[in-house]
Amino acid sequence: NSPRRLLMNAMKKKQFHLHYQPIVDIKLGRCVGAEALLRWHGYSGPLVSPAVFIPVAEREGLMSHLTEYVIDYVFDDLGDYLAKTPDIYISINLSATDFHSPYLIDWISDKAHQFGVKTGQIKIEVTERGFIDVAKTTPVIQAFRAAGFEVAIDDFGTGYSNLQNLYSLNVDILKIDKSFIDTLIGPNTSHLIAEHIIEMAHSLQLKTIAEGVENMEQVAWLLKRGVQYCQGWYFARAMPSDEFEAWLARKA
Ligand code: G
Ligand code: G
Ligand code: NA
Ligand code: MN
Repeated sequence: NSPRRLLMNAMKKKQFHLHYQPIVDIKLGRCVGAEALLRWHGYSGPLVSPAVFIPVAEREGLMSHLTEYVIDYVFDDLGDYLAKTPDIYISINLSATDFHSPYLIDWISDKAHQFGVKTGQIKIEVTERGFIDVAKTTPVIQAFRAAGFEVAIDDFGTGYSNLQNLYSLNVDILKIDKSFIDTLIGPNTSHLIAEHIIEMAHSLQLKTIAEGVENMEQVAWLLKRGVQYCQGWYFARAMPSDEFEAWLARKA
């Protein structure tokens, strides 16, 4: 079975599911939204992690199919809920190749309109892992923003991140990669990179989300440096939409 056939079959059989990991405003102590993360159910081979099968889907030319699948799935799951809960947003990951197809904006806008969801309730994440073609990606990012979707740069600090690229891409949100949060507290503590990233974000007036937050010492450190949003197991793991709605109901 080739990787391509495996992925096509999994889409046809609806074996891909989305789980939602809460994003919390640590200043106000409330959940503001969640990131949609792909999960492959009923399969236990080498391609099980999206970190592995997303690059394969890109290589095999299947990424646009998979992204449409993700968008449809998110709205089927949470479209009605979002329409009646305007202070919650969902963040959707796009891969670098998705940013070469500007029609995706209409696809997502139409979906939002159909469900009565404000465009501000959908955020777009573009990963910084690996290389971002700034010249190609910037116009699509700006088109998303013009349509009312906020755009986040994901995994910031792991790729070719520098102030120049960050300035040119002109996003709304910077997500600080988990690897820099891991080293904030503990024996091999190192704050330097995290501090530098936060400084860059603030100088460009970007909102910041810390990823992979696992304990309250990290929360305290981040709060002190003006990082307002956190995502990580300290708050909640990614969960199916019904569990996410129940989790929100318990918090409210
Ligand atoms: O949660 P997890 O460790 O499985 O996620 C691994 C990586 O896969 C994440 O960094 C995320 O950016 C990527 N990913 C998860 N879901 C999606 C998705 O729906 N689309 C794309 N393009 N990437 C995703
Ligand atoms: O989109 P991104 O590549 O950032 O995906 C985040 C990945 O990190 C996902 O695979 C998710 O399951 C994982 N993750 C999220 N929060 C935590 C956490 O607090 N601790 C650990 N170890 N992993 C996390
Ligand atoms: Na992400
Ligand atoms: Mn990330």
